[in-house]
Amino acid sequence: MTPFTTTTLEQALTEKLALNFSKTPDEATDQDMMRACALVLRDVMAIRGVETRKRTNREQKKRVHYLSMEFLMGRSLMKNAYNLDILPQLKEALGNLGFRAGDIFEAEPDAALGNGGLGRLAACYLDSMATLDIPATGYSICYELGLFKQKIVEGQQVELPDHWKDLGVSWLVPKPGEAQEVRFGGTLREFWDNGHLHTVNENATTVLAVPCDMKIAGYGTEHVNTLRLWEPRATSPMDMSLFSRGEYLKAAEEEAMAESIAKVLYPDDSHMEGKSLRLKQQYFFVSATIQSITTRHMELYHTLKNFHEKNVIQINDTHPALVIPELMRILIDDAGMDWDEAWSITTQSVAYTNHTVLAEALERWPQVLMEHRLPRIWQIIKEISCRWERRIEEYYHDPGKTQYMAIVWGGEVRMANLCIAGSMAVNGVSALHTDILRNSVFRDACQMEPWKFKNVTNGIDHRRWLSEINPGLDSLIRDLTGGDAYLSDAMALQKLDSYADDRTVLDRLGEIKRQNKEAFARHAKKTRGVVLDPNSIFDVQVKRLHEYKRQLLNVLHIIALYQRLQDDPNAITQPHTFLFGAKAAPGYEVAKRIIHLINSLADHIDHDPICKDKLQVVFLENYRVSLAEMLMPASEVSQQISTAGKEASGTGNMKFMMNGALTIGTLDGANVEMNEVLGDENMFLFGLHANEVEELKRKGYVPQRIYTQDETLRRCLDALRTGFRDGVAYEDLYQRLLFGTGGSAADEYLLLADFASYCEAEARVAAAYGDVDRWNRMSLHNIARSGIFAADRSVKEYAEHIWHVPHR
Ligand code: 26Q
Repeated sequence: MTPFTTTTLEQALTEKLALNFSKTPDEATDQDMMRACALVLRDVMAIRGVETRKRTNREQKKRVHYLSMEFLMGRSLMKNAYNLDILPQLKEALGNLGFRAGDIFEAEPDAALGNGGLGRLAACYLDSMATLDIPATGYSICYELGLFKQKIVEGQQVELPDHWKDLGVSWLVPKPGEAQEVRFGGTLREFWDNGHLHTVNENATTVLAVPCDMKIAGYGTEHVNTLRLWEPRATSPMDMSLFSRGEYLKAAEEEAMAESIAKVLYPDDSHMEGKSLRLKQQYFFVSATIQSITTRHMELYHTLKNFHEKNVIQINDTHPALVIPELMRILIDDAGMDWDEAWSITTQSVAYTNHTVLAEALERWPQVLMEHRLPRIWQIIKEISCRWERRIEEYYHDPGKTQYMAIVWGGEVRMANLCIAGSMAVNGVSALHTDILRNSVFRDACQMEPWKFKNVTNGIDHRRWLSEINPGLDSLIRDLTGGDAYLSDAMALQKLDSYADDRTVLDRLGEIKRQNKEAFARHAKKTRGVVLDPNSIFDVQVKRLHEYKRQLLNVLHIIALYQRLQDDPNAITQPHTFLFGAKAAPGYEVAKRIIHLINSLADHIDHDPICKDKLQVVFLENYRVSLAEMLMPASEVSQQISTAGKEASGTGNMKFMMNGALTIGTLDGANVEMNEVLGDENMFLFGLHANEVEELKRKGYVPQRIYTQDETLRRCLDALRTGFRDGVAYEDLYQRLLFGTGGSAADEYLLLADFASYCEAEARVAAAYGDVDRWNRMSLHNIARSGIFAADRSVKEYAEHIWHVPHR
């Protein structure tokens, strides 16, 4: 296919508009044009996708299958144009056809098929896998509704449905010919034949899984991969006249199941809830995926005996853990293997990434649910569990260890233990996180099979999160590092370090930030009517709302600042804007209260003339990928203040760093590795370390003592308790910090313990900001050393140490 020029693009777009919407460019809306663009680029990627698949088959390459309940893709148009290397031509063509490129990009809805970090990580890795020429497919569910849209009404979160498919489907191609049948419930019948025990699942409720494929183009390569989203359909449409009573009910059941299964993404990323529908979602996409992989493998090799040599299945947390028993089922029931051979193949094919150490987030499923919904899978899990327990007993001779490491225990199935038993590799997502897995959460398993436990520190797609969204900075980097080499090799950013004393460079960097702040302020004004002051520090905390992430600590400090200002109107010399963005899981009441609190405080400060041009708090509604893309380039301070030991990695921290924001943070997750490359002098560290957190909890932590001793803190908490201008009191949050509520310990996440240290670090931030040169130099060092946080590096590590596949 000949590469596009501006002219041929114009022709292609005009043609698509005519063919699909019967419109000329003059008649087309921005939405029409957005879809036309998607269709044109889709065609290019489709053709390259065919070539990629043919080559992979011909050369019998090993394939990577990345299974994730979530892919937080955001928008794709600019990304795809960028990777296909036609972004300038597309912009020009749109201009020539009478459109503003920016408006067309903005017309695309975010594909929000994810909650946060884990889902966005999967999206970034898709980009890197394609860029590195790794034959890889992502698999997930084609949810009808993505993550809810957040509205703030009277200071509180209201959730609205996200009908992303209305416009977002443009990238998807349904492949009904590759549909798979997924079976739920029913009963098992066993019989002997030829000396073999066979198991068949009868009277199951069957749902058809139809793939909807999205192509993923790499950067600087013709390689194109696929994201396969499974869509449920009833096997055959209801036909009342043909159905006997029993069949009629079954058909109705199947229709209802097909209707419900992919309705909505679970909007919670921190509390495991054993809901039957969630289990159905998991098995639905896992079973369809494994069937699709084994079917293709059979077509190519006519046996499954070499499955593990040609395939690797990476599972994004335990959510797709059922791949282990499902692959066993296919190898045993369909391919006729014995247990040991099937187990050997399975445990050489699957690799598991852990993303959390929070006990309440570890997946545990009620045994009865498995038994009823997935009888054959349950049988296999029981057998895996028995054999695993026997191994542990032989190794440890310690019933306590057996109980701790067991897969089925106390009427529950513990998915992390299933994954450890059934995988060839278990990895954490930052050095500290992996340390905690090895030495605490999975210590016993790690002692038994130490080779399984690996670290792969997370990374982000630096082409999207720097080059694409921050053109000003991109152009400075090109000027200083000699072109666009950094796009394929993020470590080239290091060259920026040598300009640390170059005033022109530092000034230019400051000017770029200034421009980005102004652009963001214009956007905020236009879309929300919020007036931001570009002369103030843009100090940002954006991430899911969770107590361990400690948005409330940020709030306490702002209250302290405000009270200082009350005492002395000249206390603040440097104007400061605190920006928050966060969605709370709909059922997480405390998180919702914290959102309300941020809005109450923002309103109060807004109405106090003392704060004018000094202090502002803004809650940004509906934080999502596309908002992050506007915000990162404009941010100056990055709040990464989780209780040490709780944030597995964090990836927002990396996005800020790459865009030159300075981090105020604890030594948690990937902040530790940021600190290693930056040194203490280029970030603002504070707070207890992970081991100190543990120790304090062991010794007995009494937050009331700190409350009594620290007057500043006491005043803040007392203010919180009675509330602000809107008359809403936050007694509940006050109680939770000082005494604990709802069965949780007082100040579970040690806000009070870290408060003084945090305030002192905030003071260092304000002081550093006053020295413009110093600030810009620190910012430059942050950008220069962010190269290790490129997803390309992470994916290469997976390829070399876990997947054993070659890469570019
Ligand atoms: C589980 C069971 C039932 C319902 C929902 C869930 C569920 C869904 C999503 C549990 C967890 C998640 C998402 C977790 C997540 O995003 N973790 C983050 O992963 C990032 C990528 O590794 C890390 O950087 C973050 O530190 C981690 O919090």
